[in-house]
Amino acid sequence: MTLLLAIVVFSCVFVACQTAPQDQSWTEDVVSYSGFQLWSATPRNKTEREFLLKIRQDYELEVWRESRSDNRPVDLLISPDFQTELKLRLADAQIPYEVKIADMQTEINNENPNITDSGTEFENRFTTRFKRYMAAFISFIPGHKMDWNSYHRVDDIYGYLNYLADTYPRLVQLVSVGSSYEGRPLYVVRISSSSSGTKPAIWIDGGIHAREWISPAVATYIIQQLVEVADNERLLRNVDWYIMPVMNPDGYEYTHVNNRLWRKTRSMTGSRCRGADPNRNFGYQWGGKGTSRDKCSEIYHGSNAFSEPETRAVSNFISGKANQIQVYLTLHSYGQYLLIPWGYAVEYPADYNEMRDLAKAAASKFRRYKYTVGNSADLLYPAAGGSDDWAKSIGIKYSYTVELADTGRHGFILPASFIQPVCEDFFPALEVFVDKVATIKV
Ligand code: 0X9
Ligand code: ZN
Repeated sequence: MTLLLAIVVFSCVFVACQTAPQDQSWTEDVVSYSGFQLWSATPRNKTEREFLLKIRQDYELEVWRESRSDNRPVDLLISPDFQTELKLRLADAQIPYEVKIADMQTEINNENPNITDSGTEFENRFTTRFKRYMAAFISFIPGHKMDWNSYHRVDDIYGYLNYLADTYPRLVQLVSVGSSYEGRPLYVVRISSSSSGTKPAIWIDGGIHAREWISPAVATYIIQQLVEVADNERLLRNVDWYIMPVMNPDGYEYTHVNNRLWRKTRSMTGSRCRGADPNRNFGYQWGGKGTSRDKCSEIYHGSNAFSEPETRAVSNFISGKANQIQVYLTLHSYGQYLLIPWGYAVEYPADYNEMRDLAKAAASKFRRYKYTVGNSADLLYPAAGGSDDWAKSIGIKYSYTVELADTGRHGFILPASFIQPVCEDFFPALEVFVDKVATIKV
């Protein structure tokens, strides 16, 4: 009888749902990358480097990966409008290049197959409605929709964090450290095996840059391993963890719904362009090299340091725990690098060698992917206002940026089938950081 009543109630809810708009963002513009290509060009000398710089400026090309020296490739996103002309110019200058992605939209459509609908319009509409109907039922049963076979939306990720906090209350605490520009909670998961007292801690964040989907996937995997795998209990014995899987949830959602290649936050800037680069918005050497005051730039530093609610909330939270947090890891993609401050210029902290030794020990744990360790500005490019530099500047000794896989074959559009291999490869390296901080008294 109760079951019958439940079915009747849910059927009514289901019918009512069909008349209300389900997702307002559907009505916003969706950006297509049909015909866009990813080219990788390798300059061999100064003349070729300067030539590439010139065409980047002439065509306002978006750079996915910088080349810092001869024989290192630069990855460029090329709109279909310029491809014929650019082919001729590169051939004239005899610069070797390779087309890494022949059609960006196809690559995007194939990236996340479990989530992208692939049936006819009728089938898709039917399955979407069916899924919604089922979801209404399932939401009453404790559980979650998270896995590491596909990239998930913020709702799934937050659903999982809430599930963990409810299921393992002695281990997991979910802290909302603020709200994003569009009002989403900014969640940090605290994982600690002791209810009283504090141990030295490791901070990990993901999703600063919206389009780097592998980063929240790895951050949630780490949470899952620490909380749900009994064998990893030793990683909690002497260390507390603060993990924020999605630092820029507005941008992340925007990449799922409107523009897969969005990087920044989604704040209004008082111009036609939205958002600031959160990794140029932290308050150390803010506004320096590798940043832009142009609001439409991908590396717009924001109107002032910590102008973005996301960076402000994170910095307030971390500042309050600066004595406890000994390691700061921020997960980005791509390139397979462990980057050491400073990033604002080719400058080295006094304890650089200690930082490098620890990073090298961590890198030696990777089995599948090879990571390069070195100074951030030197290996990539100078870029001020990064979260890693800021964390280092407030006294967090071991502060690193991790550029996860790959090295450029797929770039930001890393197929979902790579999630598990990348996560499994990365996780064992955390042991090195645990061993380092476990002995520190706070
Ligand atoms: O440019 C960035 O913000 C990072 N690379 S990414 O491709 N993920 O955008 C590198 C940041 C390195 N750290 C600093 N420059 N502080
Ligand atoms: Zn990034």
